[in-house]
Amino acid sequence: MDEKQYEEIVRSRLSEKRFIHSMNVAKAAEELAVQNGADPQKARLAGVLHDIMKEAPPEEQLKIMESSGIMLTDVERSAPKLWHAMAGAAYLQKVLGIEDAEVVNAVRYHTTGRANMSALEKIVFVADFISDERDYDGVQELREAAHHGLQDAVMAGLIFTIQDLSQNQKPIHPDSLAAYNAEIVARGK
Ligand code: DGI
Ligand code: FE
Ligand code: FE
Repeated sequence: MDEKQYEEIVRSRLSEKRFIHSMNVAKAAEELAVQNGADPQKARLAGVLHDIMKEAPPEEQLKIMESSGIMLTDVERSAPKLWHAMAGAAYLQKVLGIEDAEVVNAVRYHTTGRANMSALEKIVFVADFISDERDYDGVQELREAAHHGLQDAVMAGLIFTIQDLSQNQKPIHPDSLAAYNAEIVARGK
């Protein structure tokens, strides 16, 4: 399948609004890949696909995670917003037959991040924050950070999310914390 065909599958599974978001993330990911010496085509594809399960019914998300052997932790079970990333990665492998682990992992970790992310994982993580339609307070700073360097933008995104979650007394996924800690420790070296 080529990218256009994947786009049509994504279009059929999402509202217009979220399809536009996905296309904007694809565009941002492609640009970040060019700037950072990563594969623009792969970045674009991962961007197109990253939210493919976002609007699937929770039961469908749980089912595909289960069938691909993903066991939810207590934190994951209590935070349904995290499911679409894991379910999306499972969908790529099981339904779309995508075997490229880099693309699958970029989808899987796009919401939480994780320690020692690949370039493609960082690119999709950041592209999701800075896509053209985003208009939250601070988005301009994040866009600027992204043009300075991918790592600065990853850090800014993690701080943004961790702050927001803790302020709202929501559980923070260990992968988000591990991503944050790994970066802070690396900077101290
Ligand atoms: O799918 P999008 O809306 O484009 O963006 P996303 O995949 O980054 O999802 C954002 C949501 O996920 C937002 O409501 C915050 C939530 N989230 C991100 N990291 C964590 C989290 N929720 C919990 N409980 N814990 C996390 O570590
Ligand atoms: Fe998402
Ligand atoms: Fe998204």
